[in-house]
Amino acid sequence: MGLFSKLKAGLSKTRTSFASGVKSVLTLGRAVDETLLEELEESLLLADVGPHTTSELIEAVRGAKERLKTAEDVQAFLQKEIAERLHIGGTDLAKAEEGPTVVLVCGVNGSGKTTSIGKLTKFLSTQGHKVVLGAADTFRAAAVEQLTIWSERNDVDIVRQATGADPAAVTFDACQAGRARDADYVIIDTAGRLHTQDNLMAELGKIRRVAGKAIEGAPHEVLLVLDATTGQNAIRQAELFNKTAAVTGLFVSKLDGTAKGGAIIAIRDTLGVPVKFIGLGEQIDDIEPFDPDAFSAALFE
Ligand SMILES: Nc1nc2c(ncn2[C@@H]2O[C@H](COP(=O)(O)OP(=O)(O)OP(=O)(O)O)[C@@H](O)[C@H]2O)c(=O)[nH]1
Ligand SMILES: [Mg+2]
Repeated sequence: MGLFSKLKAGLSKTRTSFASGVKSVLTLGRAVDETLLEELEESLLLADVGPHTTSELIEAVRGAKERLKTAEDVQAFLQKEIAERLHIGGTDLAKAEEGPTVVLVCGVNGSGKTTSIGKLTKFLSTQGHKVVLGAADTFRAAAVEQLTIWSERNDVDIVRQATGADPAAVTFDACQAGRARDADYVIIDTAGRLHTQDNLMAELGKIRRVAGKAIEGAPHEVLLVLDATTGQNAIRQAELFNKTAAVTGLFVSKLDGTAKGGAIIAIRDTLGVPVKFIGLGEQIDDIEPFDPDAFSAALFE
């Protein structure tokens, strides 16, 4: 299956929701008038695009109204406008100028962190990069085991300590091992935490600082994994995470299981943090580097 067909298949629920909403408003040859704009606004809201972003998109359409003669023009305009917004900030994973790039992965419980790391490792390995994993979710023994399984599937090294070990110490070790072994990427798995748990958020801050002590400039990327099925709720969660963790990129997981994929547009807009990867299933290859143009095209096609 080609990349675009895979994206379309993975987004099938969101696409159905867009087709029965936004696209059905923009029927062939329909004139662009106030009624159309009102219906369009309503359908974008129903597609989980969120109130803030929806009103900005509607304003943009209004602003370009002179040029937009028919509903098809509006659709093409919207597709381009959405893609442009999703491009802001750049969608490429950070890369350190020299030495290993440290990627710190965080998010609430069960958002898909460990699975996404497994997939990201495969993605980077396929590109010829050497990856070392750090099991800084020392909270549960099962968490370390789960990451170990992903390291075996990918045939990469993992740095781990006993359950209950200090996650910052594991992070330090993993960074040092990454440098000693000439790794391109060190990816740190962390325990799930709620943005409201102050002590755990402080711990994330400590992990960050310790990474920076092991490797200058680390972490180069702080990826927040957001479960797409939570739609608009993911936004508030992410806002609070961003405050302590200084998130640099989003990994939106579980897009395959939801009709709320439109939320990606709102999430990027509200947080000002770019989406860098999406998860489209539970298997190792169900990952795609986020392509705003393809995503937007898939929504409307
Ligand atoms: N359908 C689907 N399921 C996913 C995706 N990503 C993760 N999952 C599933 O989500 C569940 C939780 O995934 P984990 O990777 O364990 O999540 P986590 O954030 O590491 O969880 P904690 O470490 O407990 O906080 C698992 O059943 C995964 O298979 C995805 O893109 N699509
Ligand atoms: Mg986990």
